[in-house]
Amino acid sequence: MIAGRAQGALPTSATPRRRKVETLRLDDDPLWYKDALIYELHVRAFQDSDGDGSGDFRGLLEKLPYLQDLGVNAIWLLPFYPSPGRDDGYDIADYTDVNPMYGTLTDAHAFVKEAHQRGMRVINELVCNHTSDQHPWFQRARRARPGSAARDFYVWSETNQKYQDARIIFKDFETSNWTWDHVAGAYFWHRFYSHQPDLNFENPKVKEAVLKALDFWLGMGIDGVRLDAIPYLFEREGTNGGLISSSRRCAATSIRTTPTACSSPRPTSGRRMRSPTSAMATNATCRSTSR
Ligand SMILES: [Ca+2]
Ligand SMILES: [Ca+2]
Repeated sequence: MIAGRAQGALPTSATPRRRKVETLRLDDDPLWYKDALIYELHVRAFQDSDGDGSGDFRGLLEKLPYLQDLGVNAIWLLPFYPSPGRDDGYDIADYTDVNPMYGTLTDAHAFVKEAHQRGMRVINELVCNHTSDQHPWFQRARRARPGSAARDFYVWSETNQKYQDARIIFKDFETSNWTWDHVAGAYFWHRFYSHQPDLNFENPKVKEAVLKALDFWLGMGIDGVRLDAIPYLFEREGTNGGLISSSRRCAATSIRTTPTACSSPRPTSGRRMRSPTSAMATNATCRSTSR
């Protein structure tokens, strides 16, 4: 039996395809993702249910029979969260909601439920190294007292000379990994674009907040997450800012991906390959241990 495949009425040449999808169910193999047939897609680009020019969850739900017919048993959703859209949605402004362009949380939930009924699992993409500068956490941090927990949600400095060995990833857009914030009166660190400030994973409150977001989606029934840009979670003087041990530990221990973590490239439909070693974690190993 292929891990992750729905048990029950699988179509064969001898038996008509069954449409009573409620008879399908997911097996409980914790290693389902090992040989799952995963279909990566962007909600925006897949199916537009209301003709407003943007794909949406209702449209995607309508196309589930098509994906089921393809033999897909896991659907990997690229970021669909509220976002200013300056980096294809990888600049997240709210971890626990749906971009209104794509529908509502209710629509997303209905999609997950229907996908499960059709024997398909759902994987979310979670970008946790950084947020959009429009995220309320950053807006709060830049106005918070230096040294406070709210301020330390992000990586601040009085100079732009720290971590000079970390290469600049988007050299065609950025000249430094530091940008001056006139509101905070300090520099903030960003490994990617200057509108994507890095979260400070040295702050336990940040880990707690990210895990809470993770639990939110797993609680909705999401079956796994792809964790973007894991190598860049932590900053260390004298390193190139790559996959240092703290980032490994955070991914493997705090988010508990150790038994099921696997390397995963940046989605091919993204604008560029960023990280050779992002992590995939599944609901079975994640949710019960992340609290
Ligand atoms: Ca639409
Ligand atoms: Ca970082």
